[in-house]
Amino acid sequence: PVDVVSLGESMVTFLPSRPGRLADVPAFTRTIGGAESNVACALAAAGHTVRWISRVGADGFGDHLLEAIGAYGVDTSAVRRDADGRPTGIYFRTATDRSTTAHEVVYYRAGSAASAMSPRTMDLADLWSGRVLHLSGITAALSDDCLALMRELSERRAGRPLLSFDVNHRPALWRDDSGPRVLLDLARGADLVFVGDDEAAQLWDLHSPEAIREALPEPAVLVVKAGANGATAFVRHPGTGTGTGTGAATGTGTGTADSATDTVTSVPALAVDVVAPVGAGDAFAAGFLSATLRDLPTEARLRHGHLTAAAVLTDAGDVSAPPSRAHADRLAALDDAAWA
Ligand code: KDG
Repeated sequence: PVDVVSLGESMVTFLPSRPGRLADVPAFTRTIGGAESNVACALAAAGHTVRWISRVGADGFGDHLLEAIGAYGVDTSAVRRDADGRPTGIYFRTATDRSTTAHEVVYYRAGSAASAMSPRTMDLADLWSGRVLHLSGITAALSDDCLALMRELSERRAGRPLLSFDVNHRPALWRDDSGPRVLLDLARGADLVFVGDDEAAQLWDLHSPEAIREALPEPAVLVVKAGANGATAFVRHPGTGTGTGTGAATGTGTGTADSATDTVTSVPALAVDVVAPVGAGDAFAAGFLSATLRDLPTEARLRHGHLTAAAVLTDAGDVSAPPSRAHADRLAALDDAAWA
């Protein structure tokens, strides 16, 4: 099997040539976005075998996505082209005068080729073909068909790949108020879950990592991200609780404390000058997954998450090549003082 299969919609992304409202920006630069392909690109750049699965239009933007994502070394051979005229999704970003961190995101993706992903239009054997299957909550919001596919993939069944799920709440995409319940259900079906503390507050009114863990005891590994303040991983002790095993290593080092069934490890984020935050969560997931695939301890998994995120935070695009594996290993191995 490949190391990771990731499923989700990607879009051609347009970055503004200058700050301003969408109505006032005269030109945009083309790049690529899509949470799950961002994860795939960063993992491939870190030396893993990765297959990205999706649907794109039979149009030039679809050609561009396949080419650009393929250029990162991601296998795109299982991506389907829509034969019924559904287009590839696109989206535009804007920036404010003072900072590109405050921005607007405008999607043109309703009725896109990817919104027709469903248990019927996708090959489940392809989706099960990795050691890890990475999904995100964005897909659940795209259409009823996409939600049906997500539910199918999140069912606990013997022999499935390790299921990694990034909650990725995108309020603009939900057509009704089902988001909080659907996303909690999907997270409960996964083995490894990433969630931002801001997302958990907005979705579920949960205000601490411990409260989030209490509401989400099923995944063997739960990572709560607190942006610039760092991230906390709850790793269930082998042999306790429900769900499939994940081969999770026990965390050691600073910030580690035992609770009844979990080892809890916190690692501060790197202090960087943020150019644009979009894609940082995907990069974090990629770094954490890469270190998980390499069986590194929990603290190193979190550090690799932060390092990969830092590479995207300091770049205007949604995805950027992470430091090489050897380089990231050297940075992750710096002593606690460098990470505090
Ligand atoms: O996480 C970054 C993504 O949000 C971005 O690349 C675009 O996939 C995207 C989305 O749906 O917002």
